[in-house]
Amino acid sequence: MNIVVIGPGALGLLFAGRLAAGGQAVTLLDHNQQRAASLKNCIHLHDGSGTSSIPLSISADPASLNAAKLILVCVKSHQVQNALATILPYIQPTTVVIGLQNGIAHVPLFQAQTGLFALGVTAMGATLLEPGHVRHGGNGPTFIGFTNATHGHTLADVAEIFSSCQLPAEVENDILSRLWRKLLINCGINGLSVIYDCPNGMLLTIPEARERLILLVSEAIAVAKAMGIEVGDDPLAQTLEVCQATAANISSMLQDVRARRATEIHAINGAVCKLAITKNIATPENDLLVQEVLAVEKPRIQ
Ligand code: KPL
Repeated sequence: MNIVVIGPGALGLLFAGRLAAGGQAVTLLDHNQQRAASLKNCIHLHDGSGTSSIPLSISADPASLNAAKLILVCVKSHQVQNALATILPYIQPTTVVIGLQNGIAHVPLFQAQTGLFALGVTAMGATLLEPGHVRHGGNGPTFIGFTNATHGHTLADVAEIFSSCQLPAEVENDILSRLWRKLLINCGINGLSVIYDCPNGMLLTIPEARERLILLVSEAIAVAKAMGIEVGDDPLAQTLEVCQATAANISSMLQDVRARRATEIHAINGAVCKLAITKNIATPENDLLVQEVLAVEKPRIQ
């Protein structure tokens, strides 16, 4: 299948690399012409078994979108609007576009589109080491689902392609529920890991951090419930479990801060606070965390 992956960050590299290594015709689209040229049509996947260098097309020319049957939007949440503006002139009515972002701020942007726009949630672990180099951490499932009615189109073939390329994937009918379940976990862990400047697991051992984590997730659960989102049996227990299971991880938000990149705090806790206002729900712990993370992030951004 002709696939264009937009964004050479950790997730973009991992998906582009795995799909290309699995025999798909992949183009990695980077808005930065200089960086695209410097990558010399090759990306490098590092994992427990070593490094594989994978040849594929890397371009800064949006005309490569012309032939795409599938477009994976792997940019950060705050870059989605620009990415969609780039895509729209090129896509055909049968082109499937899937957004793979953390948080929920991008959801309305996808829902506003007519056509085959879908969202994904992935548990694949990926860390950007340097341009073109990604370290693959844990393997986890990717769920994909359309955001609007699709008149009989299905994502089953996309899930099959992903799975055949070592990207285990399933079609999810309630993708919003999946997004929120991940959001609740990120709400509890990511911002706090920045404030305490620590790996995920340490948040459980610092009494104040653990207490704050519980408050953050509880507030976000109240908002999810008010929005009619299905959040599963015990999302708070799940967050604590993930925190333990990823104890040695440096969260993606702390990685962003350390690399002097903008964080996704607006897409995660910030988005919960915004929705809370529409439902008259107080979210003081999330409000505070947004301000704290911005105070750390702002002076460091390049
Ligand atoms: O998804 C994550 C992230 O860092 O963004 C968690 C689950 C917190 C793992 O680090």
